[in-house]
Amino acid sequence: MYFEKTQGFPKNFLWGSASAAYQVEGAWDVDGKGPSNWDKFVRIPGKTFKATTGDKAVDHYHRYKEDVKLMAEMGLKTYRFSIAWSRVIPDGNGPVNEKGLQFYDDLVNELLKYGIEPMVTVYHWDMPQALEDQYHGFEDRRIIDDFVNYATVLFKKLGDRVKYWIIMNEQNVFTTFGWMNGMHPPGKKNEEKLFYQVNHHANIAFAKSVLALKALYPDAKVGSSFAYTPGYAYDRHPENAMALEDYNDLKNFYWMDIYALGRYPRAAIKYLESKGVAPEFAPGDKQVLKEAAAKVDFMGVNYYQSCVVEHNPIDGVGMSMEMNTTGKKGTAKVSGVPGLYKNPQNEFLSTTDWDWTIDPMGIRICCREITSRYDLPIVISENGLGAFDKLEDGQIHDPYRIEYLKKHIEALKDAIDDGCRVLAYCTWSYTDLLSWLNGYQKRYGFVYVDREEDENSGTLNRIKKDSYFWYKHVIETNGEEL
Ligand code: BGP
Repeated sequence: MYFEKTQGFPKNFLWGSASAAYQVEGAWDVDGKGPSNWDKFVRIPGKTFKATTGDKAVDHYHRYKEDVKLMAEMGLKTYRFSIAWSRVIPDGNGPVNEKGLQFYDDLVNELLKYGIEPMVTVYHWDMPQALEDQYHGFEDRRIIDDFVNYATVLFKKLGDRVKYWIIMNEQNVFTTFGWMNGMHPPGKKNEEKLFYQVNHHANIAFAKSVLALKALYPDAKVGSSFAYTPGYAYDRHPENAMALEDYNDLKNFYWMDIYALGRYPRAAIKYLESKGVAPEFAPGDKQVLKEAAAKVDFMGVNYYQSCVVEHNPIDGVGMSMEMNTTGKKGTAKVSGVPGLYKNPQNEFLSTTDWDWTIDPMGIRICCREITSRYDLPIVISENGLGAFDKLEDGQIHDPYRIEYLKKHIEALKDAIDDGCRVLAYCTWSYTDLLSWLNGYQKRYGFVYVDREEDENSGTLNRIKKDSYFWYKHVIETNGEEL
């Protein structure tokens, strides 16, 4: 749409920034925390860039007050962070570790002290290793009760002060990487049947958590964050248009329909049934999904890039089992599903050093699709640029990051003019942090952290980048001056 005049961002718009426990906290075995699946996975040779771990990460566990103070100085309105399940319940389903829980209680209070709205992610990929050992985590239905029990501990402790809850972070990513391409724990490959069953268990855990939260705090705002990669048909050939339909049903709506409508896309289920890999339902599952969807308040969107969708013949390219984790541009491979679609490069768009397509308009397209299909408010829970930053004379000049964010915020403004109800925009990330597979050299923050891949490197000092001052001004002007 084209509008003569922009209406701008709403008055109470939540300008924010995000992180995840494993990527910032460190203190991996401190104050009673139990090991997580990631604590174990990163120790397997060859799994992460230069064998990096989150053992120390950027030591947010010990420096959270300093980090929150910097947020306050910037004028941040919301901070999205996740909770480490194994810090709160070290065995996954055993007793609560009060010291671990206290850390999050303190963090919430510290944020509120400065008027920063806490936005809590219940699960951002770090599963207690004990549950992997007991029954392989999400592979077993027992995960549902344990997950809801964990979530309820958080709701009870923090729900009087935390209004915004994100239950799952990027379920589509952690399950694809965990059971299809083997790049995340538990490191399994091509386990298609298991992949859909794992997702079903995660969906029921999500739905029951939503219901548990609403029973305790009916006014809480809840949703999940979906890694939304909108697709563009390669060209006007009808086969490519159909490939886009398939892609959307299997890669996007497959999750978003569950969160917002409480059901899977019909064509996706037909296809999975024909292959014998459709998820198995237990009695009551259907109803729980429906009930929860009716109570969901927003769609969380992590937006980084769009993709091209082209028909892929039955003997065509399969899923790529590797990705560019070095920052050497041009090393990513085309991936696809034989018989359905593949995702070639888009020659109209540039890419980051890690070969992620840069497409600001894509964020508007995500918002439009969600608004048309689900008519739900939207929380942009992640958006940002991973780049090599250089410390020069104690400063970091990152005009590329400013440019990236500026363009995406402009597109978001357009989405609001289109009528999309966008509640928040969280950049990824606030401080620099550990990139799961790419080490510490792929930086996203407004605040530089002095450390590199080597665990003993750097002072961990915090240094404001140029983008820090830029975003401060964006917040001050409520997005009027970019
Ligand atoms: C999302 C995750 C984040 C974060 C981000 C950047 O998928 O939710 O945790 O890591 O992507 O990804 P990367 O670190 O791979 O560059």
